[in-house]
Amino acid sequence: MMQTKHNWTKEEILAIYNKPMMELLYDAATVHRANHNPNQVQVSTLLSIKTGGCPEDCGYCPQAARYHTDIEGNDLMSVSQVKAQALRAKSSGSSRVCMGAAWRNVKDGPEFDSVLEMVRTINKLDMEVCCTLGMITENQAMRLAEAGLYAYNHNLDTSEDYYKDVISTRAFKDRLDTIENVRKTNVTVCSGGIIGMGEAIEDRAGMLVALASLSPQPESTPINALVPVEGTPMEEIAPVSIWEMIRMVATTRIVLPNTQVRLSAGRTQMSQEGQAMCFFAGANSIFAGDKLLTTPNPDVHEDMKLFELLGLQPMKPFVKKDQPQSVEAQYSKYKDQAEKPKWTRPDHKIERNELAKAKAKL
Ligand code: SAM
Ligand code: DTB
Ligand code: SF4
Repeated sequence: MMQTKHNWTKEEILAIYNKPMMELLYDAATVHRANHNPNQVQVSTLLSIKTGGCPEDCGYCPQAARYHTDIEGNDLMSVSQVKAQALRAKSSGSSRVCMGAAWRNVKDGPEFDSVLEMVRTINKLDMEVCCTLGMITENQAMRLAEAGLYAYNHNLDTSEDYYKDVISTRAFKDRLDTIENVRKTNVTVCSGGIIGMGEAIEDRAGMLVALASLSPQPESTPINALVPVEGTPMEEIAPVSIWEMIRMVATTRIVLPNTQVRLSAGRTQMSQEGQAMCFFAGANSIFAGDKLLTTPNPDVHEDMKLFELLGLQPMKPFVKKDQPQSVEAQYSKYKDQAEKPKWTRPDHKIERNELAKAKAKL
């Protein structure tokens, strides 16, 4: 196998992104075939275990409490509700469940204990378990690993430069620190971002520089197209074209040759032909199920019809890495530390975020 390159420059990545389309597709498909089975696509199901009311100000997110969006908020789901949803996902062909919580960071206590129990429960269904719970400490990462977590999702979202125009309640460095905490365990890292937030192409390249420099590189990389939700600061941003999505997927595949590139938010806007070109360009994972966290996603039967049409097979769980063992709560080596971690809060002014917040108050 070829050695992974970690020191990509923005210029090198831009040169790839801007290649004539046919050359870009050929190069990406070549890297894809050298490292993956091009007929296998991993299928994940998202489950929003705690919805809305988030204290953060992420300019893209319908779950931030400070904006006025139409979503229905929910407290933490119960372990039995989660189990029932996971069984549904398994029967419709998913190998992974990704549980999302609208939290800034994880706090030790009964809610986190309950999430750990959800992780054990899904792992025992022989499915890969992923969580995306915001920022976590090393101890919390260890506890998730011990419960049997397979992956932790924590997106860089965009370049370090543009991050300051999107979020003011935490810093890019906090994201890197959480990823580093996950890396101290055997949990795999899922990290990617969003395109179509008004960023320059240089920012897309900048995000890939940061992701590629992680060592090891993330095992999965979601590429989201912004879903502009009414009430959020980004509600009026026009959707990215399918060609930009294909370029981003192809460039990600070349720069992160071993990662599972996941077509994430924004698939409802993409035609079947557009998605097929993304698969050709190296995407080999999707989020399936009629809902992402709060916004719609294509019908799972339509997805399965598309797979059949293209001769794609859903990947089985634990193909890339063995199933972790779940340690029961009473045998845990780790203590609830009731830590008060020092995550950053730059709180600089982002005009469009301020405007959306002011509008919500009216
Ligand atoms: N609160 C945790 C966090 O921010 O890390 C986990 C949940 S958060 C909703 C997970 C990811 O969803 C974000 O990092 C972002 O990439 C994506 N996301 C949120 N809203 C989106 C939108 N409107 N369009 C596209 N992606 C979005
Ligand atoms: C990721 O990169 N995309 C998913 C998952 N990781 C957690 C979330 C997409 C959310 C889209 C907006 C919503 O449905 O609320
Ligand atoms: Fe909260 Fe995550 Fe949404 Fe940001 S992206 S507002 S942290 S749920």
